[in-house]
Amino acid sequence: MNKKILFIAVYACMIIPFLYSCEESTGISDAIPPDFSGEFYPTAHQEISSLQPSLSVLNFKDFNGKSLKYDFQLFNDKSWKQLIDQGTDIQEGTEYTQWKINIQLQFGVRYYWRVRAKTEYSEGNWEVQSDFRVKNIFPPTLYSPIDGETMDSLTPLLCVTDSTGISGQRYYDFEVYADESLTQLKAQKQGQPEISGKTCWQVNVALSTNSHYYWRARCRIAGEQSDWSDPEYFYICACQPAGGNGYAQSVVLSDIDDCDGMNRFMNPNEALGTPNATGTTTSNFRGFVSLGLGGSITLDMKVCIRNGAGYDIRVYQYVSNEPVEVYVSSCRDGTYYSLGTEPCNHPACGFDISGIPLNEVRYIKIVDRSPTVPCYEHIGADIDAVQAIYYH
Ligand SMILES: [Ca+2]
Ligand SMILES: [Ca+2]
Repeated sequence: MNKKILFIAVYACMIIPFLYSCEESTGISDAIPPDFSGEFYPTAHQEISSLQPSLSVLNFKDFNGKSLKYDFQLFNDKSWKQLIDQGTDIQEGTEYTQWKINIQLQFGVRYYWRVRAKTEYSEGNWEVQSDFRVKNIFPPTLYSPIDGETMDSLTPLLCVTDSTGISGQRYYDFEVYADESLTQLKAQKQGQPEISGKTCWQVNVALSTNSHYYWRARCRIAGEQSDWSDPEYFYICACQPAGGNGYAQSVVLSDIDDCDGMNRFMNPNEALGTPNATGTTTSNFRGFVSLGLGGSITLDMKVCIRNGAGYDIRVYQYVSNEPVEVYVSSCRDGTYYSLGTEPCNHPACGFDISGIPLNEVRYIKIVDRSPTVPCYEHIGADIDAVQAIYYH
């Protein structure tokens, strides 16, 4: 419909509502173009990191509340002459309507786009009429550590893969934060030169064990920098010696089975220090803890135990021969790795920390693996002491 006639019709409806019932007139109100919401993406003059982005717009409002169809157009020039791609009759989305560009855009180039919403009776007006620029360089991909990984070094190595972008000498910036909202910067590197394939930087200040850190990286080339990558996090669980003497120093956690009140040796502190268990009968036994069936204790050795020749950890058991499984971790709240189950005959049994992904361990968890038997007074493994063999 001719716009002038439309305008007159609408105007007539507004000024002479008693003479005409506009709602009953067909076609006139339908011809009012849908109302542009004003919200679109990419936003005006935005710099984007995609060669095939989607253009989107908050749904226009139709006068009759009907679902609309949209046309998107992409140009090379701001005079809207060089049309390079378009999407026609795009169905309206739930809240936003988007169209993915069909062609590959180019690094460093500015593009112009517009959109209109159509009804059955109106082609609508071209709206948005905005531009965006594809950046010369996109953010790198964080390669290692993988998101959420536990690291056993206070100065972990952070690596990124090559950024996508124009060719030339590139540099990477790294940042490490103590918090997820990236306000507490702990370490940073600017301008690490790219090594083709994978560029790494070793954190140059000692971070803290038992802590989470958040890191991100960006790439720079020819005076332009990429956006920052989305941050990822890692957890540091590193062994830190704290003045131990080779024997267990403190109880971190104990879960001792009292076996219906029958277990008389439930003090976990009896497993600390050098072996000292004595006695020959239930009435004069001293110096050990009976774990009960499936019971456990976690001990802090306060030294860093490393893998040496043969056994690296010795568990002293008094009274009887009950199997135990030993787990180790480099920090208190880290992952505990099993070193296997040993029959653990009196007076001691050994465990080897080779074959686990930790270089040094400080915390030891001992779990009773006795077969189920009726309760008695020193039920389960009877731990007298735990010793580190190779440590610092
Ligand atoms: Ca060993
Ligand atoms: Ca003892």
